[in-house]
Amino acid sequence: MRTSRRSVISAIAAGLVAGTLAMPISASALTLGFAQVGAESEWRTANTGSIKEAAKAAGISLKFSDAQQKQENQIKAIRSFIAQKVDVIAFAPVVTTGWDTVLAEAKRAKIPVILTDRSIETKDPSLYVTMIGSDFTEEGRKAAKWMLENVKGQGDVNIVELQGTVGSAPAIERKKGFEEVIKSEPRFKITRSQTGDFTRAKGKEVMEAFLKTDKNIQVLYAHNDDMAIGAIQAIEAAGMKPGKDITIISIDAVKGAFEAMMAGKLNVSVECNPLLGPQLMNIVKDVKAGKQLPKRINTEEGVFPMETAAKEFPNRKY
Ligand code: GZL
Repeated sequence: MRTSRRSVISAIAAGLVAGTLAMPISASALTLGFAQVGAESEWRTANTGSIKEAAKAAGISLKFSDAQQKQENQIKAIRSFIAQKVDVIAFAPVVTTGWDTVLAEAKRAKIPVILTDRSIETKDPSLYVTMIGSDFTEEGRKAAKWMLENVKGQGDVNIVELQGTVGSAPAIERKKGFEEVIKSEPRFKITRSQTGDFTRAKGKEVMEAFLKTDKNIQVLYAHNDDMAIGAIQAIEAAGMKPGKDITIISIDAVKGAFEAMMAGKLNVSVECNPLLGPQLMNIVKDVKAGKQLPKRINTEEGVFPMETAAKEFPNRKY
C-alpha cells in the first residue's frame, strides 16, 4: 500500500513531539534563556552588555528578554524559555518574592535555573542551582562605615535615603546593612526614606520633595548612582552645593558616578560589579556538565571616594 506523504510527515511530527525522533543538533551549542530586569540604570546597561558579550565569546546561544522592571514580564519570559526547551535559564529577579510557581514549572521541565545579581525568598531552594551576585548588605555597611569615618563634628546628622526598587534584594539589604552600622551612633539619623526605583528621574523627583519640606539635610544615602545623579540635579536647582552642603553617598561606582565625583558633586560610591557575564557563562557550562556548585557565589568589590576618582576613572570598564 502506498504510504501518502501526509502520513509520513505526521509520523515525523509525532516522533519529534514525543522526543522519540531527535533532530540532529550541535552538542556544543548550548542555549541560555536570560530574563533581565530592565534597562533602568547605567549599572543594568553594563550588566546586559557583559552577558551578551560573554555569551558570544563562549559560543552559547542567548535568548534575551528585557522585563522593563515588571515581574509579570520576567515570569512570561521564563515560561517562553521553558516552551522553547532552552538548556539553562538565568535571570536577575526584580523582586525577592513570587517565583516559586514558575520555577517549579522549570524544574518539572528539567531546565536548571541560575539566579544572577539579585536573590529570591523561596520555600524550596532546589528551585535554583546557584546565585551569583554582590553582597548588598555588605555594600550598605561599607556606605555607612565611610560616612562615620568621614562626616566629622558633634552635631546631629540628618540623613535622607533614596531606596532602590521596593521589594528588591538590593533595596532591602542595602538599607539593612546601612542601618546595622549607624544604630550605635545616635547623632546619625535617617529622617526620611523613599524609593526612587533606581532611576535618575525618580531620584530627582523624590529629592525635590525632600528639599521642599525641609532643607536641614546633611547626608543623602542613595542605593544607586543613577538616583544620586538625579538628586544632584535637584540639590543644585534648590541653590545648594551637592558634595559640600549635602554629603552624597552612593552605590554601583558606574562611570557617571566617577564624573560626578571628579566634579566634586558626589563624595563616595561603593562598587557593585555588573560585569558578571564571563562568570555566568562558566557556570552555565558547569551546570550542563553536572558539576556541583556552591549555592552562593559572591563578586569582589571596592569603595571609591571622590579623592581617588580621577586616578581610578581610566581603569573603569562600566
Ligand atoms: C545591584 C543591581 C541594582 C543596581 C542598580 O546588583 O540589582 O539594580 O545597584 C540596578 O543600579 O538598577
